[in-house]
Amino acid sequence: MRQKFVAGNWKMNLTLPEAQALTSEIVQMLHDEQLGADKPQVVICPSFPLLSIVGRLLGEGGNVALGAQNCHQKESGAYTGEVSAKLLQSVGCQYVILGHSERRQYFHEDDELLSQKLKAALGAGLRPIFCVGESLETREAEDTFDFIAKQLKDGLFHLSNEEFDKVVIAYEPIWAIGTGKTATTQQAQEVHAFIREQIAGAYDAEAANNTAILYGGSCNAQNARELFSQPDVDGGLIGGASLKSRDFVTIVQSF
Ligand code: 3PY
Repeated sequence: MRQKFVAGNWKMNLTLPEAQALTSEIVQMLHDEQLGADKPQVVICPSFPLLSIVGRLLGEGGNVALGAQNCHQKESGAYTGEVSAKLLQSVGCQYVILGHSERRQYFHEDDELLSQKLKAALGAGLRPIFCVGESLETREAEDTFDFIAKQLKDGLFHLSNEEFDKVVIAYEPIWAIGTGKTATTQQAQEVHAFIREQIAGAYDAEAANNTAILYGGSCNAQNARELFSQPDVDGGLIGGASLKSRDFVTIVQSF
């Protein structure tokens, strides 16, 4: 059975004391509360300066993994203000989010650049959480499936089978990010099943069956259970609700 995931994307939120408090609460709650047999891999993705300290609070060998929200495509060098995948790995990251729509939109990250970032992340031993998703305009023009197919083909499917095995995919419809609008369970399931079909076409049925596909976009403590009950939804990439310990832990328990 493929791995379930709940990954918290803290985005550009929280000061050091706030991050310490939130991490300690999450660790405590996950320790005290009962998780079902189908318990997910939990990942927390804070901003860069918080990684080391959050990683330490999560503890070595604990159940919660550390992830970053981005990395640079080069291994090292004169790239002021940037952070390499190798550095992320050295501070304890196991995952890195790549291709989030906020990075595509505000930082003009395109499929070519994301292909390079994927290679850099994989080369450093990180597992990418690769995001795809359409805008409202694209959905209304009924181009969602073609758009997602192109993002997958141009951004991701250049990886070898071995590399692709490490990838987690997140479907995040842009119109549902930070808007409070969530895709209906049927809309989410439809796109997730489509993504799985595309993987089967690019690789094989086994790769399609083994790849975790997460839903992101205003997933919260109220709607997580219904979304996660869909056969092709393997968990969530959680924005705002990952900043509240009770809500985040409720989402982790929603399988
Ligand atoms: C959201 O839920 O808003 C996200 O963007 C998660 O990455």
